[in-house]
Amino acid sequence: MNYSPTAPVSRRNPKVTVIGAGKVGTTLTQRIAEKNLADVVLLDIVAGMPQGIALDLTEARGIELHDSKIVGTNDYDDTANSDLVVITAGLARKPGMNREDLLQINAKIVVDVAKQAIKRSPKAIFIVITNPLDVMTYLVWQATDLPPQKVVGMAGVLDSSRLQTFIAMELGIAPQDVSAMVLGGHGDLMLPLPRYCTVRGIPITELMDDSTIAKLVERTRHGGGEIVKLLQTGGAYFAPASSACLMVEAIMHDRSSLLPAAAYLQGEYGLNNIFLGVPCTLGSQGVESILQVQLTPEEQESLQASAESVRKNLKLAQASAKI
Ligand code: TXD
Repeated sequence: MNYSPTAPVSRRNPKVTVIGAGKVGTTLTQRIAEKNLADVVLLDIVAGMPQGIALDLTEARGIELHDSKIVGTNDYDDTANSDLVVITAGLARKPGMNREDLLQINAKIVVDVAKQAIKRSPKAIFIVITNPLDVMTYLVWQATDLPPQKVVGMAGVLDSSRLQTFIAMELGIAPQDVSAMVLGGHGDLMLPLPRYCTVRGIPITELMDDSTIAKLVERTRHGGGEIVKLLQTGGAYFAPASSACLMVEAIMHDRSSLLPAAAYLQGEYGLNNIFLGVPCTLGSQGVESILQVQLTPEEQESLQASAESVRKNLKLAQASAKI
């Protein structure tokens, strides 16, 4: 073999573009870089801001000891050939504002950024974070014209990690020993599934009474609002960024991780032509499969109600984004 130590190295780091250099986008960029998952291009509409954040993060590289290059930009050309695009651009909820209030503004933003990004990275997988999540994920799918398995929304991991946390706090057990499952839309109609929540395999229904479980479920449903109320300005971002990073990791490492995420349904759970939170496996091709768990008639009804609310908002969003 003709080996030359000076031959150019053809291997390149995987490339992730994060659109929206706000709280979630910035924190996610930091997590991706510090976990050495990929080089990150952080893009925002505000001039100078993503460049400043990228430089600040880069100046910590020698201390944090990672190998990820971080570029801040306002120019989509810098995002070219990304393996993964994460969309966090949009407005965050303010106190008193529900997710649906954001609908019309964020619909236009998300469609615009998705179109710009897909032009430069036609092979990328898209993770959507902007609220209202299930609706925005559908719009990104429409705007990019990608096969549905290459578009996925982040919400279920976050909602499940909130429920996981509350169960762990209630039982005085490490959160990593708790496995929690929340399905449905990312909104007040989400569907936490206590029957499928376990502590090292033990169903929580054997460890807590019904009223305690109901309390934790309710807190999970309003988990986002609880943080908005405390922060006063903006919403949660540490746990959302961690949740998104878990999905990035599953895709970059081709893990086939079973995670709850907004995936395109084609008959699963009796639903069609909608993105909704369901357990699915995530790997290098995006959503590889959707797992159908048994639901009680009441749970199925709740999922249906959640889907109806997503459909109603989708119509409004499609009209305002003219898509
Ligand atoms: O579980 C989930 N899916 C969520 C969703 C959890 C947390 C936050 N969730 C939603 O993500 C939230 O309701 C927002 O819709 C997004 C982003 O939340 P974040 O807290 O990061 O909002 P910020 O800090 O306001 O940041 C938004 C950035 C900001 O820097 C804007 O300048 C930028 O988006 N923005 C744009 N960038 C590029 N292009 C355009 N058009 C644009 N418009 C705004």
